[in-house]
Order: sequence, then structure tokens, then C-alpha cells
Amino acid sequence: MKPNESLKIALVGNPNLGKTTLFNKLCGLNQRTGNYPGVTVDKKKGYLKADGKKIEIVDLPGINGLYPNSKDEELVVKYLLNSEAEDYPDKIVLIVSALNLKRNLFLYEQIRDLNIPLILAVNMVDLAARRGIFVDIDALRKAVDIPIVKISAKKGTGFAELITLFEEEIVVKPRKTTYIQEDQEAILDTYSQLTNEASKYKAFLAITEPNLTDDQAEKDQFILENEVNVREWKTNASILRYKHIKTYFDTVQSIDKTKNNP
Ligand SMILES: Nc1nc2c(ncn2[C@@H]2O[C@H](COP(=O)(O)OP(=O)(O)OP(=O)(O)O)[C@@H](O)[C@H]2O)c(=O)[nH]1
Ligand SMILES: [Mg+2]
Repeated sequence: MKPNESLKIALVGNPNLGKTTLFNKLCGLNQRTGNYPGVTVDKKKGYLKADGKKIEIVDLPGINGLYPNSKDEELVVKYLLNSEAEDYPDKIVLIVSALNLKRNLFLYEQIRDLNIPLILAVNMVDLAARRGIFVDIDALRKAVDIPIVKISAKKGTGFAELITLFEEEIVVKPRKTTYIQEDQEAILDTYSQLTNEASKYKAFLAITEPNLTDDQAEKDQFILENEVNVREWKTNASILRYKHIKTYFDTVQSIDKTKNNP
């Protein structure tokens, strides 16, 4: 962050889980929300005043993962990957829904590997409680090891804690790779060295996602020479990530089956 510039916080998450509802409440705005995915299609800026300081909040379209399947998703993924850009956020708030936690944690697992200062906000806790779905925040904090807060964007609960986290320093702790098989990791390391890409996961995305970087001819050459099966790498990465989520998920969520949960 440059002097005199305001802190920039970006709201990221799967579609339809309350990003814009949170954005509107934080910034006193009235952007469109709706109970279906794909309501937000562009990047929107707003401002929040906290302790007399102006904080910039960026609302984004929902994404299912870092493998973009539409122009809206591509906009968000490129924004997250381009850490040299002027408008790169200082922190990301990753919003997940207590109703859909396992699926939403998949995106968490991907974004975590970008090594960006990250806050996890578990939304919809009001609705989840009514349906008998409970998230053990302490267990989740222990599993993910990043700042985490429970909120209801609709009811405005948990906001004070969230805003405090906006201003706190977040130390990014790189972690062990979870998404690639050991025998493939050496190939990834070679690509990182060749391209001077410090982030292993960004190197992985460059190899497996044709639309995210420009040097396609060089990438194709590398893929050919190293016999990389891109489709297999991507499928394996998803399987390995879900396997990793399974190692902690049962400690995190409990369901009261007597309640009418869908
Ligand atoms: N019960 C409850 N509903 C919520 C909460 N937060 C958001 N909603 C509802 O969830 C729906 C989706 O909200 P949005 O804010 O449009 O979601 P979004 O993540 O911006 O969606 P996209 O822009 O499509 O990615 C709306 O119907 C909201 O009213 C919450 O904390 N509790
Ligand atoms: Mg939205």
C-alpha cells in the first residue's frame, strides 16, 4: 500500500453466497443482489469508514474455482493472479456459506495456495442454524490457520470483528503442496525456475489454464517436452484437494438431523 492510499479489500467467493449483500452493508450502497448465481457481473468499488480511515471494498462476480469457465470468472481469476497490478488488493476476504461449506472450501484451498493475505468469512450462519447446520469456528480456524470470522451479511452480525481484521497485519505462511502428485512436482519446480515464477500454484495454473497467461507457444513446448497430461493434472488436483478437505472437515461441521435440513 502506497502512502495516502486507502487499504483495499476484495470480496471473493463462490456465486450466490452473500458477497454483494456484505458489500452493500459495509459501504452503504445498493448494488443488485438476488437468490441465484451470477447476479454480479463486474468489479464494483465502494468505501467504508473505520476509525476515521477510508477503506476501499471491491465486490466481484462469483467464481467456482480458479479454472475460469466464463468471462466474469476470468476477470476475477486474472485480478487475483496479477499481483503487480495497480489495483491489486491488500487483502482478500473469502466468503463461504455455512450451508455449502465443503464445496466452498475447495475455492479456499486454491486461493490459499496463492499466498495472498486472506481472511475467511463464514456467512449465512443465521440460515444454517435454523436448518440445524453448525460450523465449529475454532476447529475450522485450527484447520485453515488463517483469520476467520462468522457473519450474517443479511443481519449484519460479526461485522465489527471482520472490520477489525481488515486493519490487522496478516502474516502469510506458505504451506506444503496438497494438489499435485510427488512425481509431478519436480516438473512443476522446473517450470517455476524456467519462468521465474515464485509461486508454485501460479506456475501450476499457467501450465493448466491456457487463457490465463500469454506465452502459449512456450507453454505448449514445455508441456510436450515434459509429457504433461494437463487434463490429468487438473483432475488429480481436484481429487487431492477434496481428499485434503476430508482430513479436517468432520471436525468442523455438525448437523442436527432432527431439523429440516435440505
Ligand atoms: N439468510 C441469509 N441470507 C443471506 C445472507 N447473505 C446473503 N443472503 C441472501 O443470499 C442471496 C445471494 O446474495 P448476494 O449478495 O446477491 O450473493 P453474491 O455472492 O453477491 O452472488 P453473485 O453476485 O451471484 O456471485 C440473496 O438472496 C441474499 O439476500 C445471510 O447472511 N443470511
Ligand atoms: Mg454479487
